[in-house]
Amino acid sequence: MFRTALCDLLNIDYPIIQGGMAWVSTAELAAAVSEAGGLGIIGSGSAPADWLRKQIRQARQLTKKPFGVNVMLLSPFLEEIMALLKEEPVAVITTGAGNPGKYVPALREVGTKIIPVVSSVALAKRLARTGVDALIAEGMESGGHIGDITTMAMVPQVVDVVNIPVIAAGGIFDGRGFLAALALGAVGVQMGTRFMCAEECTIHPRVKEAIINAKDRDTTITGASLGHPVRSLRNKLTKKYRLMEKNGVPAEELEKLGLGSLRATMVDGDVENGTVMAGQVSAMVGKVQTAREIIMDTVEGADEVINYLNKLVVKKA
Ligand code: TUI
Repeated sequence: MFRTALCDLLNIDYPIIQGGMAWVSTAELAAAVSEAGGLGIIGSGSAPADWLRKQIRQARQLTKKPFGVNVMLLSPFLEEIMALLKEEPVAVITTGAGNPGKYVPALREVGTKIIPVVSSVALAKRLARTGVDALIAEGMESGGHIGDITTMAMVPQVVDVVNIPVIAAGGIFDGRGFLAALALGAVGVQMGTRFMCAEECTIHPRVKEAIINAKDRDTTITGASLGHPVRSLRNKLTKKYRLMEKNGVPAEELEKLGLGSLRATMVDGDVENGTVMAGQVSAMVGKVQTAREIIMDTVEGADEVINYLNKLVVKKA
């Protein structure tokens, strides 16, 4: 049930991808998602190539199923990460925060599928031309580095201008969001925030607790004045940051405030003074579940939505 073109493209059972989140998406989480029939992704963020090599090897020990790596294109270790991914190929690479165009030929040569994340229609058009296999259209409901268009408005617009498969991301939590994404023309979804609260996710338990306790308006955007807006849970740091932005504090000082703040949260559990990158669906996350439970709840929930729609829509004779 719910096999789409994405399942054939990536050789997976369910068209659900786990977001490749820096400091969050480790080999344990990625392998658990892949074992459950989705596509697990290791988030390399700003980590050095040696760290990624170990993670890839660990994931290979944990699962024989395909998994991917997310490459954050602003990484200070970008060149060595790309060299590693040519030496030690993975099934899929997703990219964020930039244009992966110049790396596409070499990665294709080693058999890796390339799926960039885009946050606008213009970017989607540009990246589709570089010969990538699919696109992830990520709305501003997402956590982390975001654009300014919602998933609902962007996905159909991207679907209309590219001729490669589109995966929807941002604001997707359960069978309702999953089926809505398919209705918008996507062939699958990427979920990040919900997988942060997977049992197999190795982040500090206080972060999971903060997401579980979050309500609808508990995320906020910082960094818009620097040109890279980031969504995270409201806390002492976002309050301080927003005040400094309002007062026109120089960019370098703001950048300093953000430095190391993601690690402080995800590893050390400092949910007040660190950056708790998480999406708007934080409000919907109510408990810690295994990756398998998250995937099965999503696809089984979609079945229920279809039953619901069949009753809701009154057919004409
Ligand atoms: O990349 C993400 N989410 C992220 S990356 C990250 S680490 C970071 N933190 C602070 C500042 C910058 C990075 C935390 N969360 N999502 C995918 C995504 N990619 N969203 C938006 C984009 C994007 C933006 C610009 C993709 C391409 C792009 O291209 C610019 C250009 O024209 O090259």
